[in-house]
Amino acid sequence: MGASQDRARYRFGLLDADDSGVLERGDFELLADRVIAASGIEPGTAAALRVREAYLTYWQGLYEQADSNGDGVVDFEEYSAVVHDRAAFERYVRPYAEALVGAADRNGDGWVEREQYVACMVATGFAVARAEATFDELDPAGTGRVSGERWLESIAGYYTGEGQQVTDHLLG
Ligand SMILES: [Ca+2]
Ligand SMILES: [Ca+2]
Ligand SMILES: [Ca+2]
Repeated sequence: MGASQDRARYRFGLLDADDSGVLERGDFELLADRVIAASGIEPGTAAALRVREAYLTYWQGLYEQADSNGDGVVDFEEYSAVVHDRAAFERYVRPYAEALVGAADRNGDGWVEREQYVACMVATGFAVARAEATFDELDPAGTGRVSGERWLESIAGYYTGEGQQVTDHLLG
């Protein structure tokens, strides 16, 4: 198995929140609820609805692109056959990434503190050590916060495979 296959397998595992072995709508609802809880957002509020909608947009986009046998779920073969390019990212992953960053930046000042960042990354399935390691890469000077913009770019790089350094660290 090559490095890109490993990466796909790892990402698939993060998205398969209920560990059922396939991706389905329920995984994305579960992930949304975890991020809402980790961010301290009150369930049922407009902020919580935005996170849920972003996750369902992600699911809808992925499912429309990847479910080639039409059984309503996305298995690993279908998932790994989908090219993770910029166009797909812009179409359905960016809204999710923006919602995640927005959830972590509760006061809307454009900055996310380390604690909030780690809580949100852990909610999406990352181990604490990995979440902390990626934060340190985004904040090499150790200021204790990252700009939402920078985090968004790193998610884009991770998704499209352009963020080699961070990705290698994640898998290391
Ligand atoms: Ca699942
Ligand atoms: Ca399928
Ligand atoms: Ca903030």
